Amino acid sequence: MEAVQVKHPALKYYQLGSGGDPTLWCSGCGIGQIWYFTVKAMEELELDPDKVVWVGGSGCTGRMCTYWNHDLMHTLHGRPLGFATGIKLANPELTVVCHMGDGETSAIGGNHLIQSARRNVDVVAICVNNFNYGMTGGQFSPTTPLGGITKTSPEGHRERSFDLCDLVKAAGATYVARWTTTHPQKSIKAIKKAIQNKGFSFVEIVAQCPTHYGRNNRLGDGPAMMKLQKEMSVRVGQAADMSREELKDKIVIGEFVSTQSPEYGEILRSFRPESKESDNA
Ligand SMILES: Cc1ncc(C[n+]2csc(CCOP(=O)(O)OP(=O)(O)O)c2C)c(N)n1
Ligand code: SF4
Ligand SMILES: [Mg+2]
Repeated sequence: MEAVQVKHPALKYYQLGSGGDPTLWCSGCGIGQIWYFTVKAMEELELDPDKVVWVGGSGCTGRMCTYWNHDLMHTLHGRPLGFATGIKLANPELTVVCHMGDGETSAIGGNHLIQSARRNVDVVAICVNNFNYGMTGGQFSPTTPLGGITKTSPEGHRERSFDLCDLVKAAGATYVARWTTTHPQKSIKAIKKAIQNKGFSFVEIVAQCPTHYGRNNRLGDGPAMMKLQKEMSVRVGQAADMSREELKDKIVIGEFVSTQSPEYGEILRSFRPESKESDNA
């Protein structure tokens, strides 16, 4: 029987990136899924790929932009939001999407996150939360759960973890949602809404890192970790009726914020309307 050749629908957006063919990600890793969710969201919105810029920093997640075959900036660890802000201010017509790991988002890049949310700058921040520093060998990050085993917490993590959706909500983000790689349609819809939102949008997607977090905590391979993610997920509406104790090992999923507020670039331009014409001269 003749083999049937099936081309992955995302291949038309793919280029050989830095560090591996087809990608540097381990087998079963969730990052590739989120790469696909992002192109799917753009496709469903019928965006012109030439008007979409992907920005990334360091880490396994930071490499996502390097496989995007249109405009991209592969920047420094923790700094994607600073570059994204500059890109958006220079050309407001562009859609600017940052993919950042949990460590990048909340440790080294934590203040960029807070200030970007406070300014309500019109960029999309997608945080891939795999609960550890994947690329550097599985050290704990600010989102590692209490008790989680990592390379730097071999007896169980002794810090409380950050709820990044709560953080950006408090800081002023105008679109905030959390899903997991086990919720592809919801994740795609959230990314679409984030792109459409005129302001700072934050989508956290919980993802499996079988190589480090999974192995260290004996959670099994990629599919086993996804199954667990699904079992641990609780919708935000349900969570409202649950106690702190009941929510201890749960992942609260859903949309937390969808609102409107003046956007940073618009505010800036409103203060210097006379410069608009000379800027374009
Ligand atoms: C300024 C700077 N400090 C430290 C590093 C080393 N480093 C590279 S990736 C990384 C952590 C990545 O973790 P995360 O952001 O969660 O991404 P993941 O690999 O889990 O996707 C660190 C500490 C670096 N590249 N640059
Ligand atoms: S180390 Fe973890 S996060 Fe990095 S590619 Fe492998 S599975 Fe994915
Ligand atoms: Mg990580």
